[in-house]
Amino acid sequence: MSVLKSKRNFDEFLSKTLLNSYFMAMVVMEECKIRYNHVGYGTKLPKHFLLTVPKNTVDSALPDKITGARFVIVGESGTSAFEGELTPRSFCDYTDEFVYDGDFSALKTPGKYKIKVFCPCAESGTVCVNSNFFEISNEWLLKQLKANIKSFYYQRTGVELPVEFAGKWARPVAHLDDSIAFHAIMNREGLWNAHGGWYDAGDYGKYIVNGGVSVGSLLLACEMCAGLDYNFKPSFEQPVRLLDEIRFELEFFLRMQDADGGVFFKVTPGHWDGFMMPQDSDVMQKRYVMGKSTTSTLNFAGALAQAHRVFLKTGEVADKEFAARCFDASLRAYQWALANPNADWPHNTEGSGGYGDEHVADEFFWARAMLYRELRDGAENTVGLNISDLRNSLIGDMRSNPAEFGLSWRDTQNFGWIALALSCDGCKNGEDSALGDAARAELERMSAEIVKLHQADAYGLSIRKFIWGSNGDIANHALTLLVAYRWSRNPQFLETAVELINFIYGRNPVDTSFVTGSAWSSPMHPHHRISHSDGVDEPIPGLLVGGINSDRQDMHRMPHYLGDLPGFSYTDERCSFASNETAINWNAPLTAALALICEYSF
Ligand code: 9MR
Repeated sequence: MSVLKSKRNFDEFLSKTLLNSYFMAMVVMEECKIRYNHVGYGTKLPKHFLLTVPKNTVDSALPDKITGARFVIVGESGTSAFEGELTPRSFCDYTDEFVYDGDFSALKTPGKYKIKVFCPCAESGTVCVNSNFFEISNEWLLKQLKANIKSFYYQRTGVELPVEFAGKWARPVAHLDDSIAFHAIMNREGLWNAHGGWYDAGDYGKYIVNGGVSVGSLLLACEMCAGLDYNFKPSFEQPVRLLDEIRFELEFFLRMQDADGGVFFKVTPGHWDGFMMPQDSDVMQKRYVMGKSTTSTLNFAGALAQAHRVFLKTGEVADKEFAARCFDASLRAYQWALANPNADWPHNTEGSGGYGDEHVADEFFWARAMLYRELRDGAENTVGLNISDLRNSLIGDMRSNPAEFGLSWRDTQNFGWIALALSCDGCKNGEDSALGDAARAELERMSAEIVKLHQADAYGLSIRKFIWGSNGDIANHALTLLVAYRWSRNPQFLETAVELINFIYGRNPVDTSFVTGSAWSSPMHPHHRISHSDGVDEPIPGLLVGGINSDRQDMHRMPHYLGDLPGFSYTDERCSFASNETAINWNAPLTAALALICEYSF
């Protein structure tokens, strides 16, 4: 009897201990996270996921044990398709985590998969952490590319979006802007037709400087992607071609040019709109044309000169005529900027954003480089611009505007470098080849820097601070790499760009695929007036939110950021305009990067 009793005690003791260590292991493992692209990995592209272990884990020996831990990639049937071992990557100081790398690049069979990591934990042997299903395919890239292009359609202003094209996000015409006054600060009589164009972001403003960098990035995709022919209509289920979508914005640009060649800065509501639909905003308040700056005028000149190149290339008569209109407008804008090199932007943030920029040298470089290559290739010089003066100024621009990691509405010099680098192919004389070679070398130097930064970072990022719109920065770094890959064919450039895109689609500290509608983890409450007020549960799809932003400029709105550390500075809440707003200048480089990845890897 006593033997039995003591045996029962022993069994109880044993099962309690095992249970404890099992729970202990579960707790520890719950702290480990798999970070991966929630949507998918390209068939032929590199495939990496991360396993993160918090520094203050309950089992302090865990980080050492993880190196060499086994992982498997399992298909839908549950069978293992690939096995590998984790390798240490580095410590991440913006999340306080140890980060490990799982490489399954060798798995190239299209399908749906999950990642399972077996970790040697506590006393219970192995416990695993699972991912959700993701794809290995090329289709996901195309699908996301389409969604991104379509997101610009949803940002259209002043036109009806019919059910036929917009589905449940259809909406009536509003914000016509075809007969609006100048804002009081302009002290100008009369009404102006500023119809059309895209809303900039989650607000209802329309801005030239941000529209111009967005158009410039999309035009780059058109210019560089021979494989993705312009006629997206049948295959992309779009109401229009990508070029038609770009043209929608450019028609608005053309309307924003004053008779003297200068270009107005923005269309702004009198006050910030509440979270209401455009048709309700129309009832509530008036909209105005505001400002005319050197930056907006040069930005316009750069974008429209590039439009000339792209629209000419389609060979269609209507496009050729449009190209000529764009180029003439670009030349006239450039001349206005030469005569007005210090025209200030309107310092107004009552109703719309500032986009203030004191440095115009980079905008001059952009405009000059785009104009130069068109004139050199025979575009009509309607204003009699002196081409050798233009060329000499360009050489000065190259000296004083080194390339940046990526483009932004503030720093636009990479458009200049890219124009020269891409024009190399068509160079007819040695002098121009020298300009082109120098531009290629500069963009390769910058790309090599991006690769170095990427390699040194636990999450594989090349940015060193999470600022407002960090996802836009990340996409722009990827775009620089993908442009330089075109002629260099340096595999590191393509691989690094793919890694940066993986971050955007989920391989990040906040476990979020930052494009609306892309995955189970996508934002549901973006700071986007239409998505909030259209009565549809899902936000408009294909919109990239700003993402992690350690500056947290919206703390007065009481957002619930996911953690105190910089890397957790994101929340999927409408009030968080600093981390969860969408904007065309973040979507555009992502669109261009996806288009180029498709171009290079299919
Ligand atoms: O993207 C802009 C970011 O770089 C600035 O720091 C921020 C504050 O000036 O403004 C961002 O742009 C916003 C613009 O001013 C108004 N429309 C929404 C834009 C995205 O948040």
